Amino acid sequence: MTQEKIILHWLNFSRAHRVLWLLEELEVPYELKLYERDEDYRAPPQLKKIHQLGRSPILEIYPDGNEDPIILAETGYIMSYILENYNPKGKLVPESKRNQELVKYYLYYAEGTLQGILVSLYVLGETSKRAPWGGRTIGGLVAKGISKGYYLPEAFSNLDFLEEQLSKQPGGYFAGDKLSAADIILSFPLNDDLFSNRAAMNRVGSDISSKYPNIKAWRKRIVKEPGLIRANEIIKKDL
Ligand SMILES: N[C@@H](CCC(=O)N[C@@H](CS)C(=O)NCC(=O)O)C(=O)O
Repeated sequence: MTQEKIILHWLNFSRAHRVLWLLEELEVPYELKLYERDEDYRAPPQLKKIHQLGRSPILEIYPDGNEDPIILAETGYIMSYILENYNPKGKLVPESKRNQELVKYYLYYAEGTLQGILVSLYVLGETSKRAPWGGRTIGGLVAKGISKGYYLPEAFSNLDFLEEQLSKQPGGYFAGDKLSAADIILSFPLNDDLFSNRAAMNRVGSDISSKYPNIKAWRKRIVKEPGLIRANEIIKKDL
């Protein structure tokens, strides 16, 4: 196992919490730098000094005391890197090849498909509030039309898909009968950004919790995961 210095740049209420959770699960030593969103819910400009796009998470790695860091962005990529480089015991890796491949799929899917739909619904939901006065009604109607015509059916198609995927896994996790990186990466779009977020639930219709019993049971299971509880406590203490 390589002995490197690792710094996780963590922004509040963000996708970065999954990386913290994964580092905790694998007991990888790391330093944490915390950032708070501004009043417009944007990341502070300091993050742009680490990576030009200024988004969180960012993982800063100093290989063997080297002063020139490797900078990693994109949650799925960061999580793959951690699993490949800091997991000699293969913790969280499912036994079957099929489930191992499923984990890789979800590491792309969470950000590549699901998250984009949720962000689009959020942005469209904001349209009527942010449109200039006089354009609010028309702006809101256009946004609603786009949501109803495209993004809501997409959201439901994805929720149906995830519900069915869970029904095929006897343990109730997304890839096998125990926690894997698939559950960790899906925790943000599915739990934090949708089912635990009242405004997001209202955008899709708040009856979805009862409509998706497998997802509901999965959420109950993952919030009790000791690694996530540890990550939550670390943040509570440091923020
Ligand atoms: N696809 C990227 C998205 C990163 C991203 O957009 N992060 C959000 C937090 S959830 C952010 O940093 N937002 C700050 C901003 O919008 O200013 C990933 O998976 O890491």
